[in-house]
Amino acid sequence: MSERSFVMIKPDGVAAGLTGEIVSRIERRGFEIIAMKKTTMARDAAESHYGEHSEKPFFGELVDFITSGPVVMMAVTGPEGTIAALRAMMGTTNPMESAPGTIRGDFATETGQNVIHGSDGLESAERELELHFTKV
Ligand SMILES: Nc1nc2c(ncn2[C@@H]2O[C@H](COP(=O)(O)OP(=O)(O)OP(=O)(O)O)[C@@H](O)[C@H]2O)c(=O)[nH]1
Ligand SMILES: [Mg+2]
Repeated sequence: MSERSFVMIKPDGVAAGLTGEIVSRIERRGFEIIAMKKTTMARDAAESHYGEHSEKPFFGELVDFITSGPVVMMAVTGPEGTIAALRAMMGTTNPMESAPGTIRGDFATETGQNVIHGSDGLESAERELELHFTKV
């Protein structure tokens, strides 16, 4: 059984020149990037992407940030457990609590600018892949 996830290098990660480093980590781990594009997310797509957070006080800030510059979007596949393994590679939401060796633990200090996104489950992965790639 294979599994696919939606992974996105956020505007801060792209601006910091971390695209190659992050793509390399995903590839070297043994996952396959089956689609990839650099784009600036439209506001309506961002509001849909983060729809689960629409009632949160930081929602406006979150949408402003994620649409503030180019992101790099990827569809990533691997064996069962890939979604969780990618999340583990990313580290915790608050980078100050992320273990060294994780992407956030190595390259971020602020929750609101934490370099990378990864789907948190099978349903969100399929929803996000359809939203940003239509069909992959
Ligand atoms: N400014 C601010 N941003 C927050 C806060 N909590 C979460 N966020 C942002 O909202 C994003 C989505 O939150 P979650 O889905 O709970 O966290 P996550 O799954 O680790 O992060 P994503 O992969 O981006 O979805 C986080 O990555 C943060 O950038 C907060 O308290 N303040
Ligand atoms: Mg999330």
